[in-house]
Amino acid sequence: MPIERTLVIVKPDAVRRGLIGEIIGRFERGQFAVRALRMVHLTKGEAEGFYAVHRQRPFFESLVSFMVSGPVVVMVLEGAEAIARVRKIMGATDPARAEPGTIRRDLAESIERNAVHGSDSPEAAAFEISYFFAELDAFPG
Ligand code: 3AN
Repeated sequence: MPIERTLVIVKPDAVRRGLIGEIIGRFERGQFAVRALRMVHLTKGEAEGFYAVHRQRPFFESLVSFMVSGPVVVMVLEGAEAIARVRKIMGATDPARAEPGTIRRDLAESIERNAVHGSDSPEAAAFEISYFFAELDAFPG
């Protein structure tokens, strides 16, 4: 199984509700290593740039204002098949449709305020990791 890196964000709803530790703990128990981590309060421009692929979607403006509504915790997780496995631990975008035991089913409030983000492809992971942790490119190992 390939070792991959992926970008995870603990979103403002989860930070506000004191769920940073709970969410990171679930990933650590899932055999992921935290390779980089930082708390940031995104600017509107940073959130728009991060979600640029969703620019044409009807929920884009609302998503951006939610993502700048409070601090978030961004991190790089590393582990076997990290991209797919992180998304499995997160659960489906809509918490009501997410499997029991997933982060979103257990902890998220709505399809927008869904507690956590995880890269959805190797291309997205490369873009998202460099968006927040450009310095990691110099230390790939
Ligand atoms: P995921 O986060 O599961 O990869 P995406 O990439 O389709 O889901 O959507 C990115 C983010 O946009 C979601 N995490 C969620 O916050 C928001 N979002 C997605 N679909 C909707 C929707 N129908 N209404 C409101 N917000 C949405």
